[in-house]
Amino acid sequence: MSNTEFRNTDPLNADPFDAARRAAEYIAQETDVDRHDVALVLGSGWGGAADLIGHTTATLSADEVPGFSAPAVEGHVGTIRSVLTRDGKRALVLGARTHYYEGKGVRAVVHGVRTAAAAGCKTLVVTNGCGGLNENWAPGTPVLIKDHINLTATSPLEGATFVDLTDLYSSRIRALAREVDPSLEEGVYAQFTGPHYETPAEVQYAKRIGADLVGMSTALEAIAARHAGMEVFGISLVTNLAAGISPVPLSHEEVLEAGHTAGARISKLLAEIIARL
Ligand code: 8IG
Repeated sequence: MSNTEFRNTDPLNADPFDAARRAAEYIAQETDVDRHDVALVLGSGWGGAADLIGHTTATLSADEVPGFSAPAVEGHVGTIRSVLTRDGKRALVLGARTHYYEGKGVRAVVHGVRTAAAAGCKTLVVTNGCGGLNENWAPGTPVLIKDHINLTATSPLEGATFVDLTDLYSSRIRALAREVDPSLEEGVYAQFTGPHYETPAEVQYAKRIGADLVGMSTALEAIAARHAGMEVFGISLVTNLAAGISPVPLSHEEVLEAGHTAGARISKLLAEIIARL
């Protein structure tokens, strides 16, 4: 898609922050919740988490909310839910993530995060399924994101918008997570554009520049969240060993399988972390 087409057809065109405000107003109206406290983006394998976090009070189909569209991938959920947690927090659960590889532009990728900020969320919990570079991390291992490497060659920020990304992934919330489960490990997440997985050579490159995890999401969203003033917590589920780390080729089925197997455990973990925020 050319840039011109993107500009002419996209509702986020005029002002992405205005589009986010309109989406937030729609969500407030339809969920009957004026302000949400925490936003969750659920990636591959994390779909079950919302049910354990609390009671879902409203479910919207993503494509009815201004600026959102239905997800492109099997195993991703196309809903936006309002969840009341046991301690009375309002969580906005975004099951409808737009990936950069969908070609809808970076504004579309971060629209959910900006909408969450406009809806009042002070915290972003971002999850994903990813490839692991550490052979000791078996598929099904959750890993806290301590930092990222953005390999997309783009940014959600436009113009002279200089944002400090030191401690982008809140060390405060990572410490809370380790109170829940002291065995949790931390890693650096590298966002590739996808949709192809890496070659073994690219995986070795990622390893040498300091990555522990490779995926196709999260970094751009985390940047937009920090720019919007949110505290960011990121957690990955290693669903497969990255290409060449394991002798077995990667498959989407393997990814879904690891999600199903680890689903209950990581969902409980996430619910306990959110209860402590
Ligand atoms: I799930 O191995 C999942 N997403 N880039 N590489 C990249 N993205 C992924 C991978 C992986 N596994």
